[in-house]
Amino acid sequence: MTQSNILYYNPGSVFSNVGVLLLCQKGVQDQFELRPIQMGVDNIAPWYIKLNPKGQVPTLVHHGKPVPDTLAIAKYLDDQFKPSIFAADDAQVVALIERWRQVRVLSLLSGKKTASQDVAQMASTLENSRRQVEEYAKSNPELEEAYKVRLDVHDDRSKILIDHDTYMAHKEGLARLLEDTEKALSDNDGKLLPDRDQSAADAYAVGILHWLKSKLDKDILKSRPWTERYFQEQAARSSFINAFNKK
Ligand SMILES: N[C@@H](CCC(=O)N[C@@H](CS)C(=O)NCC(=O)O)C(=O)O
Repeated sequence: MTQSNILYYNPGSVFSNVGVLLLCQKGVQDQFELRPIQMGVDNIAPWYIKLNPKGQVPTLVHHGKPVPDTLAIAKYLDDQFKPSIFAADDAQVVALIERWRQVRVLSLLSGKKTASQDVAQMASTLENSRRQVEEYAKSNPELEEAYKVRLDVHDDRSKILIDHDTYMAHKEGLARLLEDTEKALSDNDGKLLPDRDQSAADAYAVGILHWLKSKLDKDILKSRPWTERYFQEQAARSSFINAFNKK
């Protein structure tokens, strides 16, 4: 393994899981060190903001080159390691990935579930974290633009956690996505997309379903037989087993 080949990630985060799964689907996981970072600390520190201005995980670093964002990682891996298997330039695949990426598990798990829920403590923690980002921006003027990006991400994240309407919108969005997925799998004989056996979209679907089943509701696919079967088939693949036993 080359020292500068790293996947910065957080084992509990859903998109980190997608990142690890992409490496395993590609069969290149042994060429990268999986390096966990401390969320709330490392991800807003200047060294990480330089790699990924959004301050999110995962970020891939290959031969010293940072590639933030899972979709960019899928495209990059297909470009660097042949054969290409992700079809991450196909408009249909990208559209499906964007639908899955709208699932914000943070909102579903820790958002404001009822209009009367007291979120004062959470709001105060978020406010402190925002101040920390502003201080970093002030003391690192060369990263001013990057920290502006982080502040936007921070504010979006805060809304997801403390706004009840946002929670409801995400809950309804997930229900619609699961309904549409069940129908697509039934129409396409068990595949997410017609005419395509596998693509990067599978990493998102199976990574997010795995997270939902293990952290939100183990019975979430109970009345969705096509999706349950699809999940079980994907979970039996060696890439899935490698990705989720390793961490
Ligand atoms: N669009 C990004 C989303 C990444 C993302 O949302 N990461 C979350 C964890 S699942 C994160 O780092 N959140 C921490 C934060 O913003 O403070 C991708 O696909 O890589």
